[in-house]
Amino acid sequence: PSLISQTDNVKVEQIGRVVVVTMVMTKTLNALSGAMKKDIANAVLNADADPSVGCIVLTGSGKAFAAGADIKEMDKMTFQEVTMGDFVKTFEPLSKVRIPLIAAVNGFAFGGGCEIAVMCDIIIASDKAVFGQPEIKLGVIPGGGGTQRLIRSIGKSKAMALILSGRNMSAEEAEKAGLAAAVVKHEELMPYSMKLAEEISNMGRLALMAAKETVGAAYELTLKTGIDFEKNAFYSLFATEDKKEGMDAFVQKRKAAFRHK
Ligand code: CO8
Repeated sequence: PSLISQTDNVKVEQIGRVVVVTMVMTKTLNALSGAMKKDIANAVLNADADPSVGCIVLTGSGKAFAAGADIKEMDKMTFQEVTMGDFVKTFEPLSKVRIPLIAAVNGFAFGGGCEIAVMCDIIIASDKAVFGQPEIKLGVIPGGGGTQRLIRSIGKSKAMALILSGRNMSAEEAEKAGLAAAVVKHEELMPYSMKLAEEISNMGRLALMAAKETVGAAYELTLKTGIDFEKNAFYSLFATEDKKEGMDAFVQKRKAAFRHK
């Protein structure tokens, strides 16, 4: 792996066409402080803008993926400050990334930590992962999309049970509910996630972006508009060099070598 950058909060490495963003502030369980959010945003936006990158893996360290927004910071904040400063805006870059994002959830994913995992395209959970939206216990509600994205992922009843009680969900439950694509033994989390990321990153970048955008559009659109959106995206990929390479390779019985154009 080649080290791209490192701060107190986040380590960024590149392996082949995969960028791994590791939250490393173990002593606060990767609480999402202002500095942590800025470092995550910079890491993912830089990777997204780099044509040598085809997939991003976001993970944590120690016991936590991320234990939520920094409660010690929020404790002092007033209505005016969160509203005027648009507190949750700093999390938005994650939902704007155009290449695939995998959350490799190694431990606690609570509150904003669960929400950033849900903003990713695929969640792979360690058998030690625990998910939850405990905001109700702090006298508030989820603010990073928890009340909206979670119901689309696990349905209203399960989302309500988490959000109204603040109780946790194990990795096994998360996989059963469709929140996680897979649950693997803790020591297999990174090898499994990296293998998936590597496979994804070697596909044509334009096709990956189109696939991600089109699947994402299903959240917003009616079936008919979504089908039209898909059709147009499908047709537009016929203008790419990678479409020619992918189909030529099949016909010539060889492995495609995408040039990401
Ligand atoms: N904020 C600040 N510090 C934290 C946080 C946090 N969210 N979580 C843990 N820490 C700190 C602890 O204070 C402690 O530090 P110190 O010893 O200096 O006090 C250190 O991390 C270790 O934590 P614990 O000793 O508590 O560790 P345990 O293993 O005993 O417990 C838990 C682990 C169960 C995860 C526990 O720490 C906990 O309950 N944490 C809070 C979880 C929580 O409520 N999260 C939701 C926060 S609200 C939120 O995320 C709102 C999101 C709004 C928008 C987000 C947009 C994406």
